[in-house]
Amino acid sequence: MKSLFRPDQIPDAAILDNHRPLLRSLERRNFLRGGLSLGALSLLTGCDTSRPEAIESALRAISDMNDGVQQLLFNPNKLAPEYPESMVLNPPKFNAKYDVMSVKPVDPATWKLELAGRIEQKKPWTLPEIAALPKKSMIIRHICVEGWDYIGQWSGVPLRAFLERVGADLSAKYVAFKTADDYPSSIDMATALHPQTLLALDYANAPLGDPFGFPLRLRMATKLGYKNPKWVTAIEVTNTYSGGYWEKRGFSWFAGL
Ligand SMILES: Nc1nc2c(c(=O)[nH]1)N[C@H]1C(S)=C(S)[C@@H](COP(=O)(O)O)O[C@H]1N2
Ligand SMILES: [Mo]
Repeated sequence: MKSLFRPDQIPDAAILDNHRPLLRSLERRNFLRGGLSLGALSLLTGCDTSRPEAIESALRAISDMNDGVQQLLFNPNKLAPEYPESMVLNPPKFNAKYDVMSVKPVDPATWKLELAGRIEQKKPWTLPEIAALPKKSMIIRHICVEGWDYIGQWSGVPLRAFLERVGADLSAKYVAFKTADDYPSSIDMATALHPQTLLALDYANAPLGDPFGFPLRLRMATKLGYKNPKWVTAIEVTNTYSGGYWEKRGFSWFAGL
């Protein structure tokens, strides 16, 4: 069992003391195994770590979710915090399984979004076709498990609207993604349908930069950074679990609230 906290995230000792029984029970149940740290949890939920009762209720929330782990792990209507435009970092921070110099830009002229699995209309989409769909914008916090975060403004097509449009089976369990850089990823259907889950095309009101997933990437307010594949090339709706790049290396699959 990995430690619940990274060294830079160890909360105030008194707060920890207050919550030891709860934390122990979460650890016993392997709840935060390899995944969401308490610091990341508080950032995703917007709970103020200086208020013990806020931490407690956030921990209780995830604890309750663990009880229903075979069902929906997730409140489909609970929104993650959003922030004012003045807080948006531009350009954003980069991360990938390689450094920024190794990014291979995607050619928008030949790029297509392929569809597979439990979807009625599997015709591939071009970039202009996707860009013509109604867009939504959100200003959210991006949290990387490496210990950094930033606030960014993402605009694009809500994944729910896109899935409805192509006749996807919304009762299927998973939505899986392929990318141009071999970084497979998958999410649960409840998160796919969440209002803060976008197929993002723009960052800070301009098309995504090459390092940040141009022309299309997934952006979810309710999940840690590594769950948000960049340079998406295919979407599959499926009942078969397929994990993801970091998940196959031991990171948690759900990784969010
Ligand atoms: N295709 C692809 N998507 C990816 C990654 C990657 O290596 N390849 N890295 C992930 C990780 S660990 C993070 S933190 C975010 C970084 O996104 P950003 O560069 O836009 O901040 O992208 C995620 N999506
Ligand atoms: Mo990350």
